[in-house]
Amino acid sequence: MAEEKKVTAKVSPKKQPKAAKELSIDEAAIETIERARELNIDTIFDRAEEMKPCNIGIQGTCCKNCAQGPCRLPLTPKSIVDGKDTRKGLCGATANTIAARNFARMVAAGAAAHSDHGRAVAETFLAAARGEVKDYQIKDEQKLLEIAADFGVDTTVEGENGEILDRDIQEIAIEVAEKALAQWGQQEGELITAKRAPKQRYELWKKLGVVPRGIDREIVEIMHRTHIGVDQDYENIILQCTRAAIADGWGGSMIATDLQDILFGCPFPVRSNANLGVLKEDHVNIIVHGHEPLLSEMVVAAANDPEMQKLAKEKGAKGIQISGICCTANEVLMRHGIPLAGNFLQQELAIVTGAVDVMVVDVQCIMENIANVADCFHTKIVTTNPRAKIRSGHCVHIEFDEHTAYEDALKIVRLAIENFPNREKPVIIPDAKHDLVAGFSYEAINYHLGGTFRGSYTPLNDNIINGRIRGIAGVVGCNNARTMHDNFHIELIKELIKKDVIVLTTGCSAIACAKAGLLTPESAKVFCGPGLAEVCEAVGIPPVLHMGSCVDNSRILMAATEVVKTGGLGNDISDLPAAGAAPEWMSEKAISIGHYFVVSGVYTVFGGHLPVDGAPEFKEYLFKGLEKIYGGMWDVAKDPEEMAQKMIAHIDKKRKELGIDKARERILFDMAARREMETI
Ligand code: SF4
Ligand code: MSK
Repeated sequence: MAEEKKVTAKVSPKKQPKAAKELSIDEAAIETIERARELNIDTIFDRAEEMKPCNIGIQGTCCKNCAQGPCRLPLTPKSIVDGKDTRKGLCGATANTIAARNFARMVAAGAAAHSDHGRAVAETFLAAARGEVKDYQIKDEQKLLEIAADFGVDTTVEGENGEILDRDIQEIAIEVAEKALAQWGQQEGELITAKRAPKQRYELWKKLGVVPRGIDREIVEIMHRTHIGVDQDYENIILQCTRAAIADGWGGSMIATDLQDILFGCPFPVRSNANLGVLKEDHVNIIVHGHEPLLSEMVVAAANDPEMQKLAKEKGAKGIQISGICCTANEVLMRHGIPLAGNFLQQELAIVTGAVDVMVVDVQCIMENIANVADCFHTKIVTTNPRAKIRSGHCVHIEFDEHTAYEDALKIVRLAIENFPNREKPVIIPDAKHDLVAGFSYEAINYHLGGTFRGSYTPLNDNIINGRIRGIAGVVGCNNARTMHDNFHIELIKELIKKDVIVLTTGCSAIACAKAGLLTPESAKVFCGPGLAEVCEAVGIPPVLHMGSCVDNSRILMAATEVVKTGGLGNDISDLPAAGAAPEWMSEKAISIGHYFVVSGVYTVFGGHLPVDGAPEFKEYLFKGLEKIYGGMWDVAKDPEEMAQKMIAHIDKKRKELGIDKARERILFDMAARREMETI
């Protein structure tokens, strides 16, 4: 009998998953990732380990714009023959065309997301102005009057005897709403709000022919141009990206911010706290997640309804705790001080605490897997928007209609209360909660710096000119499961403020800062360089100013414009000692935001990579070519140190060009001299 051959199968040893502490710097996230693993619940952190990104997609050179593809054009040593890029798709599309088309489609999707949000707000605003919806009213008349001027709406009327009278506020609101809403469907002419940019910037856009005609038109045109066989010149494709991106930042997003402020109140500084520790075991916990405040404002109001409070007590809860995730969180934090439960990568983890009775979602950044995680607990996911449903037995759809907004919100709150007694697994809420101050709208900064009667950006400009503040950084954007959660944001921002750069923040970056304790005035003493610390102490502001949600990046544009208008720092945004960053970007919205910052004149650095590496010529155009045209440019950095260095180098370059570099040297000399004196 032949000897039985012993076969040892070559089993590749299963890779040990990374320890939770290698995945996040946030103690609450670490604790809940570990808890999820104990319970055998997979989260995005595990999936990111198991599935690696496609090597060609990541280069931006995979095209599936027609059924003859996908045509995959990786950049390899063989791609270039005699100095010529030989790669082509079936139709002949080059790597540069494919990467530019993919990039443009990201801008289109991002601009569409922000702008569709803006449209929903404008529609509700119009209905409120006409008195067709009972639950929304004009709250901030002052801001309405300011916006009216931009839209060319008269705020006064002539009386019978020629006297000037105030015009009826509802009438003004209706006219503003109609003009604002018309920006989406406008086919010719110019986006009205593009004129808010500094004069020189607006004139440049006009000369280049990139002032958007209407918001929807520019987005549709990207989709047309990137269809097979249309625009095959990457510079021309980017020209259209620019129109659509301006239509987002200076249009859809900016109008969303303004009308939300008028409907719900312009944010002013407010104290609150952040991280999963804001959940309360003995309360009904409702998490609002997504982007639009139309819904979350009503949920906040409904949770305070005495009938709901009474019902919660009858069910054994001490009260109702609302907290937020992603930009909805930022919206209700800015106006009501509602605490932040966490940012993008924490949406599954919040459910893992076992304490969430309802997670109510609207649109954008909602991971489909929250339904699977909720399935392991008693948590109900409530979808509310006809644009965003999740196909899962564990989701309830309660359609939110602005005509019945409060009743719809009451239904959601009631569902949460009734679900409170159904908690089945032990509730484990991490003991992590940090204080914060948020609410720095562009108007609030004006007030804080200049006082009630003479609001002004002059003190900010003066301190930049005298060198106490080295420059301004806008740090915004998402989390990304391919990088350590929050690490890039926090390391970068700490380095910037240490070097006296004041930081304006929004989105999930702002939430990361809140959790790291960077949003308190007290943090200035601990983390800032001496110049910035001195200014923060004098004015009583944190070194990192939370300006709101993703659409509120338009507040950063307005703040930059105000700095230009205040004077002494050049004539355009591109002259300012300023830089922008999205260290952990992941969404298409981030690309649209990045592009409108670049073409507004801002040096903008993204963390990790941009999907353009497979098309070197196109990449060179984005990274260098645009600077010659717009004064702003795209860049990437592999880690926070490199990002900080690049941003600070740019700020210093601009200080030199403005001739204010000497002032800073003097300040530094003063500090050094002071230290020397201290050691004597
Ligand atoms: Fe391939 Fe051209 Fe079709 Fe793209 S459009 S999939 S490159 S044939
Ligand atoms: S929510 S777009 S993950 S910032 Fe605005 Fe956060 Fe990015 Fe969504």
